[in-house]
Amino acid sequence: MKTTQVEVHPKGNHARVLLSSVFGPYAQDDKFGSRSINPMELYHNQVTRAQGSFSLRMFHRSWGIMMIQENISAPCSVLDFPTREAFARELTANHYDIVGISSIIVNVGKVREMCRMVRELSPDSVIVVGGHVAAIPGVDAMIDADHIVCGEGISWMRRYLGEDEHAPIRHPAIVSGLETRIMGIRLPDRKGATAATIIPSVGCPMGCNFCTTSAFFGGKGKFVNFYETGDELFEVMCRIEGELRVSSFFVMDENFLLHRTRAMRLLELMKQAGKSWELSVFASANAIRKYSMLELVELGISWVWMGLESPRSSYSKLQGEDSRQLTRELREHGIRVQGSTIVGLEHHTPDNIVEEIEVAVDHQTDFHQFMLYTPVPGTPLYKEMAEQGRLLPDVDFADVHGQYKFNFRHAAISREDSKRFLDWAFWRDFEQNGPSLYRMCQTILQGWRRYKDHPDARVRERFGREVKKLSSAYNVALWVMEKEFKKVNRNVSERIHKLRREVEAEFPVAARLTAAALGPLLLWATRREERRLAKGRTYEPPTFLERRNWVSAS
Ligand code: B12
Ligand code: SF4
Repeated sequence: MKTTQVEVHPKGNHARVLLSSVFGPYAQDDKFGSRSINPMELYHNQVTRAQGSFSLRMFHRSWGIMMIQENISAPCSVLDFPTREAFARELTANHYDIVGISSIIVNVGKVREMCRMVRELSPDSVIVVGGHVAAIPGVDAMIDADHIVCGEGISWMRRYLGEDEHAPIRHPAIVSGLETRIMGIRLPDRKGATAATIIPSVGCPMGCNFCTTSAFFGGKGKFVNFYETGDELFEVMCRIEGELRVSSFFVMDENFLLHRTRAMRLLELMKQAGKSWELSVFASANAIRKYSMLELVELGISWVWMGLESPRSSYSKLQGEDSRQLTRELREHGIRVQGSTIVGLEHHTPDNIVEEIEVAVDHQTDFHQFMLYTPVPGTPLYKEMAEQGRLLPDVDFADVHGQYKFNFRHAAISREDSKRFLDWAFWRDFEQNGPSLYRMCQTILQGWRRYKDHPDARVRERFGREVKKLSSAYNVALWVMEKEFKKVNRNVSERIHKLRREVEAEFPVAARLTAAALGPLLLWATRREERRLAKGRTYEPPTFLERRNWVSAS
C-alpha cells in the first residue's frame, strides 16, 4: 500500500535493513525491462549517445539509498547494481527485517521480480519500495510490497525505525562518477580525481508541468532542503574535501543557483578559507542571470546544466532570455554548458521541429541533452494527458523514459517520427559541433586566457588545474579528434585543428610533446573502441555491497 505515515517497525532501530537498487545487467533487452538503449549511464544514455567512441562513459551510484543508509542508526547494507544472483545471495546469507528497494519508473518490472524473490527467499522481511516508481498510479497492484513510499525517503525510514526524523542530515562521502571511459581508454579511479557529489536538496519549486523530480517532492513552490544555509553546506563540503581529497563537487540540486542567499554565503566562506573549488550545478537561465559572470566564476561554477527548451515555449524559467547569448557568455568565462532541449513539445510540428532543433544545436553548448516531451506518471502533464485520453495504451513503462518514442498522442507528430527527430537531434549536434570533449577544450582555453592573471589566487588556481589537462591529455585527444572527424565533417575537423594550434601556442613544449608521443596510441585505442561498439559492446556498472552499523547487529 502507498504510505506516508506508518507505525514503527516492532524492532525499531534494531531492525536489520537491506537497501538495494534494481538488478542488472541494464544495457540489454530483456523481459524485466532492461533496454539496450537505456544503459546505467548518464552521458551515453541521454547526452553523448551519438558520439561513438568520443562518448563520455561513466556510472553513478544510487545516491538515494546511500543517503538513507548514512542517516539511520539501524544495521544496514546497501547493495548497489546487483545481479539477480547477488540479490538472492544477500537475502539468504543474512536475515533482513526490512528490504528496501529503490527504483525509478522504467524499472518497475524489476521491482516486481525483486518483491517476488524476497517473498520466496526471505518471507519474514517487510518490503519497502521507494523512489520515483512510487508515483505510478496503481503501482500497489503491480508489485507485492508492504509499503510504497512517495517522496523523501530519509525521514520516512527514520520514522519507520522510531528515530528522530528531524535530526540533521549526515552527508555520505560520495565519489560522483566511476569507471570513466572515453576514446577507448578507461581512466584510473584515482582518489581525488573525480568530483564528490553533494546533495543540498531534492525537488524544485519551479514546478514545470513535465518535471518528475519537482512533482515527486511536492510540486510547484515546494522542495525538501537538506541544508538550508551556506554555512551548513560549507561545513559538509569541507569534510568531504578532506575525506575524498577533492576540490571539485557535483552539486545535485535541481536548481542550485535559485537559492542566492545560500550560494552567496557559500562564496563568502570559500573566500575566507581560500577554497579554490569547482562546482558543477543544475540551474535555470533566470537563476543564472541573478549572478554576474564574476560571481559565478568566483563561486567556482565550472559546469552548468541548463534547460533550453524552445524559444516559443511558455516555461517561466527562460523568461525571454536569449539563451544563445547566455551560453556564449558562460563559455567565454570558462564555464562549460550542458544544454537540455525537449523534442516534441505541444507546438512542434513536422514543419517547425527541424528549425527548432537547429536553433538548439546553434547554441553550441559543450554537451547537449535531448529528451522527448514525455508525460511521466506523477506529473501534472501526465494527469492532463490522461484526462484528455491522449496516453497511448500498451506502452511498457520500461519504454517511458524520453529516449525512445512518444508515450502519448501528439497533436502533429507520430510516435515513429518522434524517435526519428530525437535521433536526428543528437546526430545533428555531433555533426555540427563536434565531440563534446573538443568543445570542453574550447571552453577551458577561453576561461584560462581570461582568468590566468586574475587577482584572486583561488580563481587562478582553478583555471590552472583545468588547463593542465588541456596542455597534456586533452591536447592528445584533440590531435586524434581532428584526424577522425574529417570523416564526419571537414569543417569541424579544421576548427579542432585551429584549437590545437592555439593550445600548442600557449604550451609549446608540453602540448606538442604529449601529442606527438601519445597521439598514435590514442588513435589506435579510439579506432579499436569504434570497432567494439560496432560489434555491440556495452558497459555495466560493478556491484557494491556496503555495510553500516553492522557489528552491532549480532
Ligand atoms: C544519478 C541519476 C541517474 C544515474 C544512476 C542512478 C542509479 N544508480 O540508479 C544514471 C545517470 C545512470 C541515471 C540513469 C537513468 N535515469 Co536517472 N537520474 C539521476 C538523478 C540525476 C539523480 C538521482 C539522485 O540521486 N537524486 C538524489 C536522491 C537523494 O534522490 P532520490 O534518488 O530520488 O532518492 C530519494 C527518494 O526518491 C527516496 N528513495 C529513493 N530510493 C528509496 C528507497 C526506499 C526504500 C525508500 C523508502 C525511499 C527511497 O528517498 C531518497 C531521499 O529522499 C535523477 C534526477 C534527480 N534530481 O533526482 C535522475 C532520474 C532519477 N533519472 C531518471 C531517468 C528517466 C533515467 C534514465 C531512464 C535516463 C533517461 N532517459 O532519462 C536512466 C535509467 C537507467 C536504468 N537503466 O535504470 C528520471 C526518473 C524519472 C521517473 N519518474 O522515473 C530522473 C528523476 C531524472 C528526470 N528528471 O527525468 N540516472
Ligand atoms: S526548472 Fe528544471 S528542475 Fe525545476 S521544475 Fe522546471 S524542469 Fe524541473
